[in-house]
Amino acid sequence: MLPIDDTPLVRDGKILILAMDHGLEHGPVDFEPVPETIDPETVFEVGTHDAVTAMAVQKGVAEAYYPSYEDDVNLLAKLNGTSNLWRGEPDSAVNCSVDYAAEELGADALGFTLYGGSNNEIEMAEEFRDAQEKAREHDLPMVMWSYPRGQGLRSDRDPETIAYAARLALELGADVAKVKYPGTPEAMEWAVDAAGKTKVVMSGGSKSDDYAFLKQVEECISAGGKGLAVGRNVFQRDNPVQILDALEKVIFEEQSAEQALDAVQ
Ligand code: FBP
Repeated sequence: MLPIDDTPLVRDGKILILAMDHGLEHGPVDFEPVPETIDPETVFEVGTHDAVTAMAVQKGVAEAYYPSYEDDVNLLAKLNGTSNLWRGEPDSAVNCSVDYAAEELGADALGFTLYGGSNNEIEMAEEFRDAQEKAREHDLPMVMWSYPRGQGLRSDRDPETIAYAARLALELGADVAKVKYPGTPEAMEWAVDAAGKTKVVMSGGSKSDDYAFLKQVEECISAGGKGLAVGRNVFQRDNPVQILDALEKVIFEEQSAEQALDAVQ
C-alpha cells in the first residue's frame, strides 16, 4: 500500500475530492440547476477552494482546462468512465492510461470505477490490476469508485453491500475507497473496518438540503471515514463556496453539521 498521507490528495489525513465527471457519467443535464457550470472553468474555480484536496475529471477536460489551474488545483485523473447513453450491464471504458495521466496531464492521483457484481466485474478488476500496478510505478494514489451494481444486486447501498465494496478496494490494492453512504454511522463503521488500511470516503450523491448533507458527512467522519468525493452537492448549489466552507469545518475540524452551518450562515 502506498503511504498517501504526504501526497497532495490528503491534507491532515483527510480528503475532499470535487468530482466533475458528470458530463460523461450523467450528461449535461447535471449542469442545468446552475447553468454556468456547463463551462468547466466555473467548476475549476470552485475547486480552488482551500478545502478541496483534488478535482476528479476525465482526460478531455483535464487536457483542455487543467493547464490554467495546475498551480491552484490538484488533479485526480479519472481513468475510466461511461456515458449514461450506454444501456448494457454496468461497465466502464478505460479512457486514459496511467502513463498519460502521470506524464501528460500532470495527475497527482488516479481514479478508477469498479462495478462489483456486474457481469463485467472480471474484466474491470483485471483492468484495475493493470492500472494499480502502473500507478505504483509513478507513486500515484489510486482511488477506487467502488460501486456494486448490476445483475442480481438487490440494493447498491445496504450495509453489507457497502462493507463489501470497501473491502473490495482493500483486496484489490486501492489506497482510497469511494463508497455510497450506507445510511447509518454503524453501517459506515463496518465499511471503514472492512477497508482496513484503505481510506474510505463517501460519495456525495444527488443534491440534498444543507443540513441533511452535512449531517451525513459528519456521520461518515465520526465513523472513521476520511472524507468525501462530491460533485452535485457542491456545484449544483448557488453558493458552492459556502457549502465548501461548511465541509471544511466538518471534515478537517471535525465540527458537527450544526456548528458548521451556524459558522457559515
Ligand atoms: P456526486 O457527488 O454528484 O454523486 O458525484 C460523485 C460521483 O461518483 C461522480 O464522480 C460520478 O459522476 C457520479 O457520482 C456517478 O453517480 P452514479 O453512478 O451514482 O450515477
